Amino acid sequence: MPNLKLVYFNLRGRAEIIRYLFAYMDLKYEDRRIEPADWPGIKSLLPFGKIPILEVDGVTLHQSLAIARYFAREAGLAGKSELEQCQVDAVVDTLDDFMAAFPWDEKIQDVKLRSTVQECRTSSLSKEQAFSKLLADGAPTLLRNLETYLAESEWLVGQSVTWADFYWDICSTTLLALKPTLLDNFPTLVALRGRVQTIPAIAAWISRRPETRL
Ligand code: GSH
Repeated sequence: MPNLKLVYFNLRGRAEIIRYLFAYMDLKYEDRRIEPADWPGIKSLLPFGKIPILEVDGVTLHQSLAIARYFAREAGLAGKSELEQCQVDAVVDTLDDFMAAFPWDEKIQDVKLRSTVQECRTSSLSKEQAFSKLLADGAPTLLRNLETYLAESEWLVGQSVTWADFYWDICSTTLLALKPTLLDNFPTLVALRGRVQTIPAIAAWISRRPETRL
């Protein structure tokens, strides 16, 4: 059993997909949640200056989705064939493109934002305006596309749960914290959240994890 230490802020954020996989795999790990005040000192020690990182027997891994993909393969959650794996990765990247478009940690008021996720035009908006615009204009398109992609299926890719379903649950939980009505017209996407959240290991993790807004 490798020694695992996950380092991130006290947020679900980009570490939560790794925590879901560890919960599903019943892997023991240290869930180190650092204080913002300690961040500058830690940042200077990291190979790429970003978190989450995962230490595996002293080897430092970075990039949340690369780490998650590695464990998803181990867990049998990466897709049942190479074709399905590509589809799973594509759904994860689609969700991540959208989440990454939000100016999460800009301290200044004026931020450059991709005005829609599809087009890479830039416009100068306040942070608040940027969040509103993405939720009002970008989200419905993404949600309609996901709804069509899911169609009548139980899971986003193939016949069983994959980490793309986990990532949908995690990203949509954050989006719902920003806009509680977001999924009001998307019952099949809500039902998918329910299927993920009732997987026993995931339900247990959700009930015991630290409560944070994001
Ligand atoms: N694509 C990277 C991943 O998924 O791991 C993004 C990593 C990233 O931007 N992490 C943010 C960070 O380290 C927190 S979510 N911010 C602090 C900083 O850049 O100083």
